[in-house]
Amino acid sequence: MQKTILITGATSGFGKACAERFAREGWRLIVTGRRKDRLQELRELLSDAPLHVAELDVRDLKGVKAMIAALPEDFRDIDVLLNNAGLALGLQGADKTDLNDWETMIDTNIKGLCYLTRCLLPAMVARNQGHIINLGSVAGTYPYPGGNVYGATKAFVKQFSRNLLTDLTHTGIRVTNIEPGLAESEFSIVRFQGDKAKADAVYRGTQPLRPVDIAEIVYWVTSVPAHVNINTVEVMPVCQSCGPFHIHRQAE
Ligand code: NDP
Ligand code: 8X3
Repeated sequence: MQKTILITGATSGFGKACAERFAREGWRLIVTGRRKDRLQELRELLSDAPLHVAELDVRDLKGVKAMIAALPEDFRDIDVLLNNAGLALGLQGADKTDLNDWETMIDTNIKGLCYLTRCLLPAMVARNQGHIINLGSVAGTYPYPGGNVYGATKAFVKQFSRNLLTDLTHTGIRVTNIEPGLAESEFSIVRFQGDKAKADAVYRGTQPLRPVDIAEIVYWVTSVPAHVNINTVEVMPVCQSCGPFHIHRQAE
């Protein structure tokens, strides 16, 4: 039977690559994001797929509820919720960062993810099937300077994913947290507020993960047998590893 996936943040990067990947497999797609022009592009790109497009800011709980209430009949039974929408803003030390940026990251990466999950879970529980796939990050495990609130939002995603599993053990619902490392998308352009040169510097001399690599993993975790739950996938490009402890030494 044809399955349905709802993707938040489908307008670029991982979300868009996942939309294309699942479309290739014949899934029904609900693609969401804030940018209207990008949603229109998606409509054209995926014109052969069973597609429902919805403009959605995940920070807007009323909007989340309205989007779900307005789903066409054929798109109501959601098999996979891909909580992908998210962002990092800035890379400054915690004493210098803009508090508004912290709030935006918390509202999007934590609260938005919770809104979608809480609003869609009852229907999944009623059907005793479904899969919630969250986009965490290696930043949720390994600290780095300037990662302060961004990394902490992804640590939330890690623990929330684990806790969800404990609430859902009596159901057939699966929960997976995917934690990528360095990956080239619009992520750094957003982090550096449109400064393309700064964003490009992040990836210079590396072979980062690509959105298609993440899409492959997202598709894989949905395609294992129904009794198998992939709890966590931590993935980095070969050129990346976890750094040593950082020790500040005083001048002698
Ligand atoms: P992109 O910037 O390319 O894509 C982010 C997507 O999130 C866009 O489609 C954007 O759509 C959407 N988005 C942002 N804010 C909101 C919002 N308030 N409401 C709805 N949609 C929103 O980045 P990536 O594809 O790289 O990132 C996807 C996820 O993966 C994020 O959660 C990110 O934290 C995580 N991640 C990224 C890594 C990387 O190195 N790239 C590594 C590890 C994790 P629009 O602006 O149209 O709303
Ligand atoms: C994105 C990866 O290392 O920029 O989550 O935080 S990193």
